[in-house]
Amino acid sequence: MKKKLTWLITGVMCISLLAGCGGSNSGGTGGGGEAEAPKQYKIQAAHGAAETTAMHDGWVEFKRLVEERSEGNITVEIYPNQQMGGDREIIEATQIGNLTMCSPSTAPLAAFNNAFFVLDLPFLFANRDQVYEVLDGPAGVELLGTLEEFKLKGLGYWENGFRNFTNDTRPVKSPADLTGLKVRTMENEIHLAAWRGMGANPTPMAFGELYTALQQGTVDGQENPFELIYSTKFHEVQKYITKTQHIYSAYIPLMNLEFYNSLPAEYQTLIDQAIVDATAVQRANAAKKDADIEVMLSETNEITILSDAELQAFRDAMAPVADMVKEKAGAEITTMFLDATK
Ligand code: TK8
Repeated sequence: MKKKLTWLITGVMCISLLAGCGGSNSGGTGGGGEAEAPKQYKIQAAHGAAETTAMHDGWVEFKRLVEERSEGNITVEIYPNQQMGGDREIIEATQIGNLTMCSPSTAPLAAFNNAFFVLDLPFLFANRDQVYEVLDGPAGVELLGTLEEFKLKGLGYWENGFRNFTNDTRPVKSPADLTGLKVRTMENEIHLAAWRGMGANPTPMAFGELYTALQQGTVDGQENPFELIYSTKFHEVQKYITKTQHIYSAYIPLMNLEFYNSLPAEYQTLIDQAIVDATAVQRANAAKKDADIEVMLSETNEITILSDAELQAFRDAMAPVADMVKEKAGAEITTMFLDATK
């Protein structure tokens, strides 16, 4: 009753003092003519890797730059370690706006936006320099643009890295050694087809379930870059590592498109630039950790380094999926990437 009365009085005062109550939503005391307090934005960003990883470094740098450059008007909260779910879930949450940002690997993103299957062409990139040149160039920009249709703003390319095969059964030097091995793949049809084509017995699984699956022997092997093998302790339950480097995994920093479009132009530019700057740190750390961790793993695990001829056997064995990629990703984007990586 008392409350109602207060509201009534406030209402009457508002009508009589129109200038003083004039539609400000800034939450301040709102005197007429004063500058409005700048609008505050909160970004909630989720990713699937540990806090020791270059992925996390990228987000920490992004947060620092955004908060500093916006003078605190944009704040960033980071949720690492699949706290908000695996790649599939965080992509969905970002699409519907339950999360503002996330950074999944491209392979699960391809299930949402088939154009991304182009990055699942085995052995597409020759080396890191080529990766950066192509992803930051016209082909990569074109690919990011396809995300808008899916309510996502693709902001750039971070590094997960070149993937290597691990297992706990035997050293693997050739595709024939894979025969019958149960291999976890990311949730991606091309990866499944590639491993099936080599005679393995692949099964798609979320990253968060993988350690237990390896430990309990539900699967014999998996593939990931050195850093994730180490940070997730897969090396403790996987004796053998083969440096196959069959796929380069990029992470895509994504933002809910509606949120991005709702930002004032200067903040959109600020976000774009913060990603560019954070990318430099993220990639440098990823490359360094990849090299350092390979050395560390070589002390605890058996790493097989393949000769050119041995690598060629893996290339040949995975080559048949290229047609499937072209069909799913589309001829145009596939040709663009193949031309750019020639
Ligand atoms: C981490 C995932 C993951 C990926 C995988 O966020 O599932 O194997 O490599 O590490 O994106």
